[in-house]
Amino acid sequence: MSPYQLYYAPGACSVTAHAALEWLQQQKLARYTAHKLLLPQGDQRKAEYLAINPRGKVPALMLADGAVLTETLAILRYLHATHPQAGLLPGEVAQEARGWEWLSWLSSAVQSHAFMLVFYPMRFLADEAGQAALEAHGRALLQHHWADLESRLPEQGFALGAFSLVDIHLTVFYRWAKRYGFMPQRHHPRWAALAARVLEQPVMAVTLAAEGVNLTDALPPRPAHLWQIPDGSMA
Ligand SMILES: N[C@@H](CCC(=O)N[C@@H](CS)C(=O)NCC(=O)O)C(=O)O
Repeated sequence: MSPYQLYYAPGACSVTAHAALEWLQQQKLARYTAHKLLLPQGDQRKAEYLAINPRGKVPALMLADGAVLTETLAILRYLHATHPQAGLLPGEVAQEARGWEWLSWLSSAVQSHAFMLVFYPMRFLADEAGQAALEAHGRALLQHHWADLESRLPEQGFALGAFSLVDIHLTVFYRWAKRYGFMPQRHHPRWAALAARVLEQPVMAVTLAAEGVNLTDALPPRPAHLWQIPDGSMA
């Protein structure tokens, strides 16, 4: 068995953990097996997966000793710290901290706050008019975040200079923005150019091909019954 078992969903935030493992594997620093979950089919809520991650979210990373790490940032931190020579993030402390600044902001302000309102307004309110208002609020927040993001990106090259996990995560979010109709390719040229450069990296090409997703795939219809939390809690 491979030392690392990754649980992921195609195109989800778990892409970055998947790409990090692929990066290590291509450098012969680690081996992993990837297990696919289909979120629209509710795989994350099945007993088999809840036994691995009771929070019912991807990514989850099972280590060689059977311990399970969840939360994207914790997984990325673990992989970077255990394989510092791989260059997943910069080695220099201030630059590495800048990387965590990007990743933390994407994960908290952008994903957990703004995107949650757009992805799952029905998890917060039962009333449809209220849901529409929540989604509109999420979209306004995202527009604000996209302008902030664009202003911080370089015209050329990658977010931290050298290619890193930050660029991969920015590209995962770029794909979401595109699928949800924000047209970043038209309004945010630096972000669009960065995503194009990231797709040229072999590690990203291999990871996305393995997941069966790309930058132009359309958003499938939202299966509302599966997006609701069974016990009514917000998550
Ligand atoms: N804070 C967590 C968020 C994990 C998360 O929300 N994952 C999503 C996919 S991007 C998920 O599993 N959603 C399934 C669901 O909420 O039912 C992290 O960064 O790993």
